[in-house]
Amino acid sequence: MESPFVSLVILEYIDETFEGPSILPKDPYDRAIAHFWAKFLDDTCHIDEVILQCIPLLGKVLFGKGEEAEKSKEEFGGLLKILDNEFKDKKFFVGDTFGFADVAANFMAFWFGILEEASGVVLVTSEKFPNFCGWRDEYINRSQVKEYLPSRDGKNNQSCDMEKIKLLGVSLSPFTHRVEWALKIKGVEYELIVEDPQNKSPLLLESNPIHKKIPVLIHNGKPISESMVIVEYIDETFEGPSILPKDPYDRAIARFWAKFLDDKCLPAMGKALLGNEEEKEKAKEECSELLKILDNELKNKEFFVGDKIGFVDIAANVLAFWMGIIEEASGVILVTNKKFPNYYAWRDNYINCSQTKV
Ligand SMILES: N[C@@H](CCC(=O)N[C@@H](CS)C(=O)NCC(=O)O)C(=O)O
Repeated sequence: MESPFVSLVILEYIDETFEGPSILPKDPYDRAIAHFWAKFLDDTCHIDEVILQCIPLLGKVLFGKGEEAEKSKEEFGGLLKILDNEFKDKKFFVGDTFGFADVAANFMAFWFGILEEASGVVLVTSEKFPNFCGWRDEYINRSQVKEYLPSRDGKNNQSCDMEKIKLLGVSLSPFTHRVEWALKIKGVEYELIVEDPQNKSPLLLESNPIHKKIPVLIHNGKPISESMVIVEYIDETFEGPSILPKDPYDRAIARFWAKFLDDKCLPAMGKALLGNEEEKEKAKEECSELLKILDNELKNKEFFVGDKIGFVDIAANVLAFWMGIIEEASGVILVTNKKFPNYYAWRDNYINCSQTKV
């Protein structure tokens, strides 16, 4: 069975390709917020794993035993609290209209209740999580959703005034650099506010209360978190060369590869280069397989999608710059020209591309 979260790439493709009510809001800020919540659910609930492997957090909570189940229950309670808080004064994730993030959360609305019944473990009660329950009711009662989002007259003309664009980041963070490159491609000026990860500023904590991580982009006083969500927001908001391709199919493919990089490649490469001895060997093998996939994808291509640097290349920046540096520092060499020639050539193209020289 396909994971419902890979299917979000398909959902966006459907939204962009076929006429009818919009699934994602038209306004770029609302779109970014919807992307943020869909990603939060994906990352935090481990739902794809629940469905595919039946062993992650929710599986442990509902069907686990002893200490592990108790710990998972606590963790899950925290997640429900965040969602409950998010639904305070709203019917759906983005305002009063059913949309992308709600579709992403379908598992929480339908399947979660069914699993609660099957396991006999009831985690959600209207006393404990009244707003979440309200959303769940709204969701279920809209199972044949007829009217999705109302059309909005896309007010896309935010000013590019530098004073209004702040980036909370860390100079050496590849996640911050994703956002910086996107801003550079669009020719947008911004103020970088350097954060100290050991001593996070009140502005960061209040702008990204969920993850408390950089980067955060603040545009017209409104915060957006998660680097690739921000990159997409920048692409939709500012004029200049496109970062995501225009064609809906190419866009879907670009999102697919960006997700593959974040979900599969970065964790494996982190372990292979910086993990402990035991996990290093296994992770190195996994990396080899993943690099083979990327190498194959880059055959006869300068960049991942199209002939100029774009969404996937930006997502992969860590593999272009930082991996080489970490390889040198750790002495673990994963990429050679002989083993992965296309990938190697892409890395050169990327490093030499003037657009990436921030
Ligand atoms: N998925 C996030 C990852 C961001 C991230 O991991 N940021 C790190 C710095 S590179 C951070 O803020 N770490 C501080 C912490 O974990 O408390 C994104 O794409 O923006």
